[in-house]
Amino acid sequence: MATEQELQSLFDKLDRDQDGKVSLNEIFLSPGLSTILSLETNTNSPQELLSQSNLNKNDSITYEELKEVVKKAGNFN
Ligand SMILES: [Ca+2]
Repeated sequence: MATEQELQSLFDKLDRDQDGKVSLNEIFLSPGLSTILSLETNTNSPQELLSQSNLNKNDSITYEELKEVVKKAGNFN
């Protein structure tokens, strides 16, 4: 389970270059955070997360997209 604040904080830590998007590469750079991300989104891999959330068909995810996946997984508090 994650609150809005926790999710935002997780996203900001993952977004190393602070461009407002978390890329596949940024997820791979943070294995610990990646594990939390998998739990919150009920996905088995960053690739699966991207395929579930990828509204723009690119290799990165915005905060709003991430939030939708967490909500769908029933983990948004
Ligand atoms: Ca980024």
